[in-house]
Amino acid sequence: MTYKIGITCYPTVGGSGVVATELGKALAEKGHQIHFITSSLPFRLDEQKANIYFHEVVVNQYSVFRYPPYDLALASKMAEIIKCEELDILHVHYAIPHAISAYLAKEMVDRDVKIVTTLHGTDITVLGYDPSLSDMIKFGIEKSDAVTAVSRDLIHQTKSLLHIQRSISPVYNFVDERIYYPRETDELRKSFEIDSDVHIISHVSNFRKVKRVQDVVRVFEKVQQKTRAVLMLIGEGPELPVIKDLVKNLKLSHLVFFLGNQKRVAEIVSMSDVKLLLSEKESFGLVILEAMACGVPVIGTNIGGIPEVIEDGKSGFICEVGDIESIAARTLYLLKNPMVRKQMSQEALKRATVTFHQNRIVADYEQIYHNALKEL
Ligand code: GMT
Repeated sequence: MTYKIGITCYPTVGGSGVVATELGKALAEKGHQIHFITSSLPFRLDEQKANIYFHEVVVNQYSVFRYPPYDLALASKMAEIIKCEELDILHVHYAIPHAISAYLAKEMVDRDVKIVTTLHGTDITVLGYDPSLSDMIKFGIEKSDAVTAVSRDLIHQTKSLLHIQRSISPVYNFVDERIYYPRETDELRKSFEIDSDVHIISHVSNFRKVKRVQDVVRVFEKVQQKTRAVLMLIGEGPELPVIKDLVKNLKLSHLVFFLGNQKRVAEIVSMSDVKLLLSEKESFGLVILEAMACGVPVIGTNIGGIPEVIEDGKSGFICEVGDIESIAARTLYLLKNPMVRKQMSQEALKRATVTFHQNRIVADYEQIYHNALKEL
């Protein structure tokens, strides 16, 4: 059974947009007809594929509007596409405002399209605490026909914060194993002029406060005192200038690569011995899975969904937020014990390709669509 599915997400760099786009691509490969309804072409939708259509949401810039009404323009576009493409499902990623726009669109048309909302994290863990938005988020969740969240922890947080009774299904993140896999990186290493005995530690994020990139630098400062190592920082965001200053003040500039947003993250990540994700909020941590799929163990913090991804001491390590000493000790332990690292790398790869395998996760979403439509 194949469906006509509308997908709305934030199309720029960011975990929720990446997951939504990869899901759309995977569903299209399975024969579903996919209609992306977004404000610009999702950045991962960079090649032409069968069964994929793109409908741009254009926001009216009329001068009377102090704030251009994105949510209304989106609802209007959704209604148009539901009608003319006869959508079965409208799958929105990120509750605010997408679930609300979807509800409005459904009210506007004479078609019982089913709304599936996926919660990705900050739509609950940050916006859910804003009293001006929380009732609206709750409304969007309650009016959806099915709701998923990217970890069990996020389900728990959503229910307790917003006092929600309805069922929310856990559906984890996944990565495309045709892109994320372990690979030879000798040439790439040479191109960066990194000697073969130098360890590589990496971190990928959008450099927001919640990612605590300063902790990554502080850990690195300790590690490089005990072993030869470099730090690769991938991504951009508001904290980047602060981090650049910190690196400079700690006199580590010669050992830290600021790579910005990269297209070929998989290759750079594959080159690493260990990746660090030391966030204070993280509903899943897609970048952890990207590393694991490349056979790279990750040290993550004991918050949100991270412990659901990394099995402490088996496929990586879990440490307390801000515990620089113990994170540095674990990092050094991994770097100095190649056998342990190899074992963890194998476990990480196994976990990424079994528990979080794309086929499994995509099938979970298909089942959710199927169940929502069965209840017609
Ligand atoms: O990590 C970010 O800040 C981006 C954010 C987003 O909304 O795009 O990512 C969230 O969704 C990802 C995909 O489901 C998750 O893997 C990330 O853990 C989650 N980020 C947070 O919870 C902070």
